[in-house]
Amino acid sequence: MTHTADAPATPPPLDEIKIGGLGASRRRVEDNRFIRGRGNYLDDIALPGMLHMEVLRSPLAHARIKSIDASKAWAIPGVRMVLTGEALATRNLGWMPTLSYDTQAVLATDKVRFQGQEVAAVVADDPYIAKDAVTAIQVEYEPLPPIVNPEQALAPDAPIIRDDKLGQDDNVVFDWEVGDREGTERAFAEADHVSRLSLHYPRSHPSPLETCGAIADFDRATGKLTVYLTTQAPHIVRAAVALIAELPEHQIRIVSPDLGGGFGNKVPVYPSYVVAILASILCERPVKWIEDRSGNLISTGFGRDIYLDGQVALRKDGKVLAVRMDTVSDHGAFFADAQPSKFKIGLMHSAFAAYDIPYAYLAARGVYTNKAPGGVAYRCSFRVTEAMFFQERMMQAAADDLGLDQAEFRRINFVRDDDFPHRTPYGFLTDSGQYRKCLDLALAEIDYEGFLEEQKAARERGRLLGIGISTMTEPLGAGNSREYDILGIKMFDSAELRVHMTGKALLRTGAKTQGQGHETTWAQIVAHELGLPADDIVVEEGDTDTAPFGMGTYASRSTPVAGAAISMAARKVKAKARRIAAHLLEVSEEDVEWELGRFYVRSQPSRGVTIQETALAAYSNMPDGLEPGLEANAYYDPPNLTWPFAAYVCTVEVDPDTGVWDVLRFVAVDDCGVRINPMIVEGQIQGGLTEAYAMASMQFITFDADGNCVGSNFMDYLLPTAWETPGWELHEVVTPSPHHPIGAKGIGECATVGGPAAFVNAVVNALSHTGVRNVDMPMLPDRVHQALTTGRDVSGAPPVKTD
Ligand code: MCN
Ligand code: CUM
Repeated sequence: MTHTADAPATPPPLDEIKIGGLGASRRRVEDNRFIRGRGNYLDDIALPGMLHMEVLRSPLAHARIKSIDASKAWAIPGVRMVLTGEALATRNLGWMPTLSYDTQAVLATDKVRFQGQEVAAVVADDPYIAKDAVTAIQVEYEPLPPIVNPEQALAPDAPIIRDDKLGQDDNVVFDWEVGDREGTERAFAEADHVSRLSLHYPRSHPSPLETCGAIADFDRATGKLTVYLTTQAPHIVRAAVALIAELPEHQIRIVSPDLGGGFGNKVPVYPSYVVAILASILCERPVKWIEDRSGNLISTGFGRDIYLDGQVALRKDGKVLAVRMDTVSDHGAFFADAQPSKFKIGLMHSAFAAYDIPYAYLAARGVYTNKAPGGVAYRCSFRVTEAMFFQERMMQAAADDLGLDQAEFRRINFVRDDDFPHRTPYGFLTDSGQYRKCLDLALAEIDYEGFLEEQKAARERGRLLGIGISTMTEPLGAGNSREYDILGIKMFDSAELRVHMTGKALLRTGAKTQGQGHETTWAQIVAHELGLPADDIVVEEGDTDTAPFGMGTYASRSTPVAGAAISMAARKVKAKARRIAAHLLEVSEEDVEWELGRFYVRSQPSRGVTIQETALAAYSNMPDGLEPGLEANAYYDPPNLTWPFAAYVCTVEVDPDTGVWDVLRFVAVDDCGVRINPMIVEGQIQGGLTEAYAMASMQFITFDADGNCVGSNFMDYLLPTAWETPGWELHEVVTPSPHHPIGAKGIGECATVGGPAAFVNAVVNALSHTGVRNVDMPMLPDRVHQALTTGRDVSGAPPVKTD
């Protein structure tokens, strides 16, 4: 290359992968501190003068409280305070609002309504004294009949669980409908065949490795309340505390430190948080509360627990004409669903979004029972897991009824690639996808035809092989603000990017990582937009005093919303840097071109300045009239949700003698649009599939007839280890989201949402010769064996017999 002395050579273009930009499988920067044991979790925080709180939980599921005598607890040396519902009620804190416009007892006053409900709290000098003192509190209960399922809740003579609520004379939480009822009925009248399936999606629990906790620190001198809290949504908690405790917002600081997993468990505001805050205000000392494992498993974060009766209207060529869904969901004693839509049953009606179906109708009823509040989204955008499970279970039943091939039946009904944006049968708008391509890739990888033959041959020798398909698109990334809000606060998200003089940068967002790797991936978005090496960008989240206002991390909304805000903030920074570059290059802005990391003169590409040079100039040599500094923030209100797609295919072998089933292979094709960090995306899918497998195979958390929670410890409620977890075979398809600045869609939940149906479809397929249509999860060997020997569906609905 030739060049003159005053025109330097054009530098080679930056390698985006090398600087850790979009598409780089960059190692997780947060792991550096985690694997060294240097994470900063709630339990690692110790404040001077900190007191410790323990809560007393109800042993009974339903009982009237006749009296509480805490005198013995008060008398124990080291006890600083005992709080009961009475004490809270005098401060108007006996009850608190839930995210679903219901109320929830903070500490029980009139009745206990589920086993494990918070009844009293002790604050003491150390946690052991607090624990001992809790057992010294004497509560006299008058037992009431417990209700553990909707059938009992809706019985005419059922006791009213929520007799605290004026005008509540039954156990119905809501009665809601959506879709085109008449159109659906007409379509059913014209159908050649109607397929039907009933099932129960059991309660499940996110059980993150770290339980929930709070350290409240009220400083009387400054009037400031600081709360270290295991929360996925610190700003929402700040708003809630401002409302509940009537403290001014600027005097509240919520800090969410490193989280040992969230999975939805850390979205709600739990009663003990409120009690810890009040205790700190009253004691004028920091007060720490951290949950034990059973407390976490019996009182927080339950998901699912929903009954579905589904019907599919079919034409004999395989076209689905309409679907009808009737659901009854069990919400426990308080309607505390953590979901931000105006839809009573969350996004249940996102079901069948992947299929081109003209009519659909959903009737949804919710009931109160004597169980801990349910309906927390556990790795699921608000009932989407249940929606897609029902959908894919019904699709299998429908194909079987028509005698059609499972894959072909799905292909017939898929939304076509050229049919986007597509209006779903219940009215959502999906953004993009290549559904057939994903399914065909999965089938090719598993050798579908080959397996069907192997299955037939095995049958003849008495071996039971099964194959299950699950294909789905799911809505990720709430909002937009038109349709999604939490207690009136609109769903959007934010980013704030500050580029320092030397071209290093600080990025803060309103999201909150719990293990998803935001510190790694967010820097990659900035690297992609600005050409700054990802290693030069530090990411901070979770402190309401420093992070821009945001709605937190759940519903896989971080990439779709906060991720988009990061792009927009970086683009604002770039726009300003361009003006500085024009000044430095002594040309007009229109003559300045951009390539990754560098501005140059259009007519003379060798003359340029790096983004780092513009950063230095922003503090040392700015053009006249331009504000110094190089930073920007952005609030992003997405025009739509993002709709990733997944095709999961699973093969199993069932042992006819024992009902034990093993996964032979599991092929997953995920399309989450553009992947920021392919390694992290694969990690998300592997984790999600493992949770799906856990629910399908072993996780048993339920209730007996007395309302006792069965499975309230890790001896009974199992987490799969590497030993039992099958190997996952992952593949990708990339269909960018047309409305996201970098084309990315959410991925965090897809595998947990779409996975379970693949396992159940596979096991039911292996049993197809018996006529069995359903085995409820978890498909424990005794359930599968029962299905095999009786030829009848197996229900897992509570109550269970425990003897
Ligand atoms: N990502 C990517 N490219 C994409 C999409 C995502 O590289 N196209 C990356 C993201 O940048 C991010 C991760 O994958 O680092 C997950 O992104 P996203 O899908 O946006 O999900 P969120 O960050 O909003 O995480 C929430 C989601 C939910 S709702 C649950 S529940 C869940 C999940 O993430 N909880 C988790 N995954 C979890 N993973 C861990 N380790 N711990 C949890 O508690
Ligand atoms: Cu859907 S459980 Mo996640 O939303 O935290």
